[in-house]
Amino acid sequence: MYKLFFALKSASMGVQVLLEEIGVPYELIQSVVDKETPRPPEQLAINPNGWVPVLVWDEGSMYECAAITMFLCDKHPQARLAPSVDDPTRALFLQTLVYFSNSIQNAFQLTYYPDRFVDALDDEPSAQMRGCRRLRETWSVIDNQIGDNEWILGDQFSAADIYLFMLSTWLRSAKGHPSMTEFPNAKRIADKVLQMPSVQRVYQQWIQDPEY
Ligand SMILES: N[C@@H](CCC(=O)N[C@@H](CS)C(=O)NCC(=O)O)C(=O)O
Repeated sequence: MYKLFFALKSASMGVQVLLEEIGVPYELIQSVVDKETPRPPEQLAINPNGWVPVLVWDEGSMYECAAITMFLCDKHPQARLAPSVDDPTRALFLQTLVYFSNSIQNAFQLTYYPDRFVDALDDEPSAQMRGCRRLRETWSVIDNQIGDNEWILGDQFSAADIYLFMLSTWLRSAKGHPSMTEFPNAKRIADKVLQMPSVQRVYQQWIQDPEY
């Protein structure tokens, strides 16, 4: 039985889709992402940064969405969400997840939390603008990497495609972010992932109102 510290719109939603795809029982523990509200103490004890997702299971716990993705895929190989260690596409799987986490998510952070990157309030709009430009740069790298491929790994669907979809739901025109239409190869994958029943369940609110 897994426990997932969760907040709507956050990176915990991609992990929830993975748990649905794997078909294991799990419990969602409501958390928050705003600055003002205190986090559940059990979450903070595991992740002092105060962000979600945090995953707990009988023998352990962890945070960092990309690491949780790799962990769950490896722990439940029967779900076929990742190439095995000796598969030739394994390197691209790991590379893409880490790039998502340290480059695309970092660009999102500049636009959602500019105060973490500058000292003066006056500099925040500049950080936000750079973040938007960085989003365009990093999404373009992924779009070019995908090219004509059906999925990120070529013919083989994987958890990296679910991760890509999750990241696409964070793009907001109101924040000056680029639109997914600028990245047609990535959009092709995001559109297909959206059709998955697990994604339809988890992302019900986003599907009704993408700017929620
Ligand atoms: N590197 C972390 C980042 C997670 C993250 O930024 N989570 C956001 C929601 S998507 C959050 O909890 N924000 C609240 C905060 O940073 O205080 C990961 O990939 O798990």
